[in-house]
Amino acid sequence: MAVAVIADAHLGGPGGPAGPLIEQLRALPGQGCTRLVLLGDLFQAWIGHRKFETPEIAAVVDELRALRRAGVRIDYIEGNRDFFLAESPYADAFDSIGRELAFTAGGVRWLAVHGDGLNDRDRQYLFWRWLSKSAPARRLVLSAPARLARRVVASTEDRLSRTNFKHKRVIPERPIRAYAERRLAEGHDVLLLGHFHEERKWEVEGGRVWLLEAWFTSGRVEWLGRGVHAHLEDSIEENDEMGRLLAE
Ligand SMILES: [Mn+2]
Repeated sequence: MAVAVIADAHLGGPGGPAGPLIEQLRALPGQGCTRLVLLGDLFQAWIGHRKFETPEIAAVVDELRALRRAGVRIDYIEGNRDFFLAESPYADAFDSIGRELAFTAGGVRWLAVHGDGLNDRDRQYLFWRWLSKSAPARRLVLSAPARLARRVVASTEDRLSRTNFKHKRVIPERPIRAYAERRLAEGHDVLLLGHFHEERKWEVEGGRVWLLEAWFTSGRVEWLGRGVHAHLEDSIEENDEMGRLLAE
């Protein structure tokens, strides 16, 4: 089973227009892809209502529906820029929508989570995330006149990224490792994260952590269960080698 993963495309923002990603999606069945995991923040902002639909959203969702018809399973993991998707007119483009996903590929037990809100000491951010994704927030955003609602969403997005800003300038390795060790102990081999936009691979107690590079910089689909596990081991060895060289 070949699983393709895409994290942080941010289409309509730094990810640009939908065309290049759509071409990659269209090629997946021919490349043997049986499952696509979208690791969140596919668009610069995605609110689950038609009045916020951008040309990128319309085009990509059409392509995702076609992929599902072609037999590819598609799972969406909500990022910090995704709102109310599970109850939205886009829900039928996915086999599942959730905050995290556990699955097996290439004999490896993966746990995929977007990556914001891993630090449970970050109360301010966690409160803001909870509030902005709550049912009252949804009712407010969906019932307000489109222009006002768009303004609320723009300022929410701005506030979310500012609240989380201090944690994004430097990748918060310590809380990520602590979170990974706690979650891997539940019976997973690798914790797969997006959100931080830069690639990192760490060995931790009980397994590994893999932070995926954002699609908007890599322009690349990642594959799991196709010799990628070996690739993961190689680069951990390379990192160790680098560490030794630096230490010497
Ligand atoms: Mn994110």
